[in-house]
Amino acid sequence: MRIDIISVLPELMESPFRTSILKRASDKGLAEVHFHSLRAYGLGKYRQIDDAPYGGSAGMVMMVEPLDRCISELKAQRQYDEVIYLTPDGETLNQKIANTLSTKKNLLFLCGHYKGIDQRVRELHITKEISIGDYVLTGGELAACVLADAVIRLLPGVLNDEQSALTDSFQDGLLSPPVYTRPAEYKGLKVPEVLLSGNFSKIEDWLHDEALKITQTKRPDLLQ
Ligand code: 6GU
Repeated sequence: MRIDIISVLPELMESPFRTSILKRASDKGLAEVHFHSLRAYGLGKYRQIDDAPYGGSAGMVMMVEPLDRCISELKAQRQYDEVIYLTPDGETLNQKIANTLSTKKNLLFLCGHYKGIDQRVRELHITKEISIGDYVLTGGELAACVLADAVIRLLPGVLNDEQSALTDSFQDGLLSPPVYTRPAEYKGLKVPEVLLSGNFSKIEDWLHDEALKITQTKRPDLLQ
């Protein structure tokens, strides 16, 4: 998979992609992430990328021309499966969206800033709009990192234990059951007997029951 990310602040995203699982994915050649500084496509001596909105409301708007030039240049080089605008008014990210995106080859992310992008950029290029929750961030960069992480960790070979993405919270629509490791007893707190029993079908049943109970308590909306 290849992900291109257009941003006014690409530096903000460097460290997540330089460490941990995202780094491993790129070292193994499973995911490449490329940053594109929108400033390089700005207009005039000052490389202008934003301007005051028509109609006179507060804040600045990202101009259509730099964005169109940058996106068009990338689109001329490869075919993107989705051109995704990260914005608080997009569809809220969930596991199903991440699963679907993880099957794609080329993704283009656009990080919004200020009061957003000129509407014509949406009409010309954007195929999907994604938010990471009902709160406002300074820009789309952190959201782009979240989305890239959620997608890249699903690519075959990225996680060490192939099983582990399948047993994540949300993959079966339930939260994860509790987990334990040694010691079997700590400060009087015991690991549930069934987990020590070696009876795998009983363990499976117990894990499923616990997942149901926890989901019912913490996130009953997931069971609807
Ligand atoms: Cl994608 N962008 C911004 N600026 N704020 C957000 C968001 C995105 N998702 C939630 N809040």
